Amino acid sequence: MMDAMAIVNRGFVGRPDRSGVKLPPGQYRTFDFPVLSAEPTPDIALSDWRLTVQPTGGPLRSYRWDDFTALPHTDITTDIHCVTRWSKFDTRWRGVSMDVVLDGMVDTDTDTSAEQGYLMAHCYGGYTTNLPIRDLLHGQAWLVDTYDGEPLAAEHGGPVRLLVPHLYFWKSAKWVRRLRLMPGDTPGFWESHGYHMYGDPWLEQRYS
Ligand SMILES: Nc1nc2c(c(=O)[nH]1)N[C@H]1C(S)=C(S)[C@@H](COP(=O)(O)O)O[C@H]1N2
Ligand SMILES: [Mo]
Repeated sequence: MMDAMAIVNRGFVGRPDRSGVKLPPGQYRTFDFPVLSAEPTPDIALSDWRLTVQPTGGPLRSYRWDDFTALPHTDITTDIHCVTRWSKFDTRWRGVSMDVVLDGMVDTDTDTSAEQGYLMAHCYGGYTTNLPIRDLLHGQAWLVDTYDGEPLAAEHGGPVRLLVPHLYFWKSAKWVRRLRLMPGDTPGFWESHGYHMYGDPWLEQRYS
């Protein structure tokens, strides 16, 4: 009876009924915090750290560590889902909303479904990943510097990483150095090695 209802609801809304479901298809829950890095952990002194935001036109925005810590921070509690099939529930972070980071650079007033371009995250160490701008706005993505009340550990992307929890965790770039806005979608590191361009864990968009 319950199953039949779920099927009816899925058909009606045209997408999976996720109410009360925390584990996306094909995932298992872990209580560890695995480290997945394609490159060695870079050693970044806070005095040398820079974050540059590069619009398609207009001036660059560049932050030193003190500039970044002075931006408004928010607390985030969220589930994360790695394409290698582990999910971790209720992870606690603190960071700057991408709404703040991109303020004045993109049109935040348009409908969220409107095409607003893409962003390539470039990392210390060379890793890259591509994201649609619309997925970074409206409280869906952050640049985080704190995990579980402590400064973000280097192995997990400290000083600063992206957190885009509604997409597979490879989109949450560690050691972010430069955010480059792009008119079109271009594959980043894993995307050019066969990972999906978008990566919705609920649709199992693992590979393309
Ligand atoms: N710079 C960089 N960011 C990265 C990666 C990487 O190799 N380099 N791996 C990605 C992948 S595949 C995952 S699952 C997560 C892992 O984050 P964690 O090591 O904190 O668990 O970081 C993502 N961000
Ligand atoms: Mo991953």
